[in-house]
Amino acid sequence: MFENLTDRIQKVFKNLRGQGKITEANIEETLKEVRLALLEADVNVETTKLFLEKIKVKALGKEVALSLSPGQVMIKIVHEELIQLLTPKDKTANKLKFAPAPPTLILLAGLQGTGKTTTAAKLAAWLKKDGRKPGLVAADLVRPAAIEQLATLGKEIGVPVFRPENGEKALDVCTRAVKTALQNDCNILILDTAGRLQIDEEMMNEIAEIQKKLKPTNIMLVVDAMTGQNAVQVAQAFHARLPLTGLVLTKADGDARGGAIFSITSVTGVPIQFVGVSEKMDGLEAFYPDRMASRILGMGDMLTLIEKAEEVARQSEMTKKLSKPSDFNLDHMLEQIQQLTKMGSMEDIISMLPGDHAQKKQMMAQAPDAKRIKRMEAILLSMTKKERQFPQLLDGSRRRRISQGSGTRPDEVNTLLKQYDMMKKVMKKGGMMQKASNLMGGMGKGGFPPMGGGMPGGFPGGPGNFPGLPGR
Ligand SMILES: Nc1nc2c(ncn2[C@@H]2O[C@H](COP(=O)(O)OP(=O)(O)O)[C@@H](O)[C@H]2O)c(=O)[nH]1
Ligand SMILES: [Mg+2]
Repeated sequence: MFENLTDRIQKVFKNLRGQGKITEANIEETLKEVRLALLEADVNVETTKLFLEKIKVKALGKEVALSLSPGQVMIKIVHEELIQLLTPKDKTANKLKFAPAPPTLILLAGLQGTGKTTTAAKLAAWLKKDGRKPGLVAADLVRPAAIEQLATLGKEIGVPVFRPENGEKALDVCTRAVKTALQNDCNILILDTAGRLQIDEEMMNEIAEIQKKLKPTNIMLVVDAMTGQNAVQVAQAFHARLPLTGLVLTKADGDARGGAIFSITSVTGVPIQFVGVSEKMDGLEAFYPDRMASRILGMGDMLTLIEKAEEVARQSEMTKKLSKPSDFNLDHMLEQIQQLTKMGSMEDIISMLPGDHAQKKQMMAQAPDAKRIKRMEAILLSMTKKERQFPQLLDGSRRRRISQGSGTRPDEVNTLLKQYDMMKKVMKKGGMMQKASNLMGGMGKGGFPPMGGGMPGGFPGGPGNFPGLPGR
C-alpha cells in the first residue's frame, strides 16, 4: 500500500542524515520534497499546503534533543501531523454505532464497482466474529447478478441474506428485512445497494428515501482508493445528499497512489472507518489514523501485526502455558510454525513490517516459502513428543531417523535445530514484541533475521528510539 509515497518520503528523510541540526534551510528543502511526494500521490493541493505549513511551524520551534537527529525529529513531526490529518474532529466518530433498539442498520452507498457488495459481506463476517448477528440485505435491483453475488458471499460466511421478492423495490426489501430481522435472528442489517452516480437524480432519490424512511444508524460510503482525488469529490457529493457517518476505502492493496486517504476526512469531515485490503472475506481492517500514519511513513504497522499474532496466540493453549521463555522447546516451535501459516501469507505479514519497498522485497526473498514451512513442520512431526520437549536428546542417530522419517535431508534437520537455538536466545531476551517477532523471525533461508535485532532501523520504540529511518 502506498509504496511509492512511502519510498519517496523515506528518501527525503534519509537526505537529512548527517546534518547536525534543524535549520530553516533544511526544513525548506525537506518540505519541498515532501510536497512533491504528496502531490505525486495525488493528495489535494490545498490539503498539502495546510499540512506542510503546520509542519514547518512545529519544526522551527523545535529544540532538537541531543539524542535525536534532525531526520528523526522531522519524521516524528510529520507522523504526528499525519495522525491529525487522518483523525476526524469527533474522535469517537470512527466507530460503528449500534442502535438502542435492534436491528442496527448499516446502509452502504457508492459508485458502481467500488466494492460495496464485497464490503457488505466482509463487514458481516467481521461483525459475526465479534459475536453479533448480522444479516445482509440485497437491495441492488439494478445489476442482474448482484443478488446472486451477495447470496453466494452470504453462504460462504454463514450469514442470512434477505432477497427481494416479486416486484419489490429497493426500499421494500429493506423495509421487510427490518421488520423480520429479529425473527430471523439478526440484530444488525447491512443494506447492499446499487451503484449510482452522484449526479443521477433518480438513483440518488432512491437511496435518500431509504435513508429517510429507515434512518440507518450507520451510513457508509464505499470509495475506491484507486480513484485518487475523484473519491474526495464523490464523497462530498454523496455527503450533500446523505448524512454519511463513515467511509470505507477499498482496494488499498492495489497500486493506489493513496491521495484520497489524506484529504477525504479533512475535506468532508467524515471519518474513514474501514480499509479494504483484499478481495477475500477477511480483507477488511479497522482504520486507525496512528497505524496508517506509521505505515505510510514506512514505520510498519507493528500494532496490527502484533494483534494478529495475539489473536492466533489466544487460540493456543500451549503458548499460554509458556511462562518462562527458557521453557521454549520444539513443541512450541512446531506450534509457532502452525500459527504462522494461520496469520496470513508472508507477503501480508511483511507488508506490515517497518522498512521501505526495497527492504521488503529483500525480506520477501529471504522469507521461508510455504513449501519450506511444510518441510519444517514435517521434520518436527517426525520427532517424538519427548524429543520435542527435550531437544538435547537429539543426537546423530535420532537426527538421521528424523530426516528419513520426514523425507528431508539431514542438513535440513540440523538447520532447523540451529534456528530453534536462535529463537530460544531471542525469546530469552524479550517481551511481547519479541514474541511477535519470533513468530516470523529465525525461520528464513538460513537468515531471515529475528526482527528485534536484524530489522532495518529496529523497532518502533519509545521516544529517543524513534524508528530509525533517518540517520543514526
Ligand atoms: N483487491 C481488492 N479488490 C476488491 C476490494 N473490494 C472489492 N474488490 C473487488 O472489486 C470488484 C467489485 O466489487 P463489488 O463488491 O462487486 O463492487 P460493487 O459494485 O460496489 O458492489 C470485485 O472484483 C471485488 O472482488 C479490495 O479491498 N481489494
Ligand atoms: Mg454490488
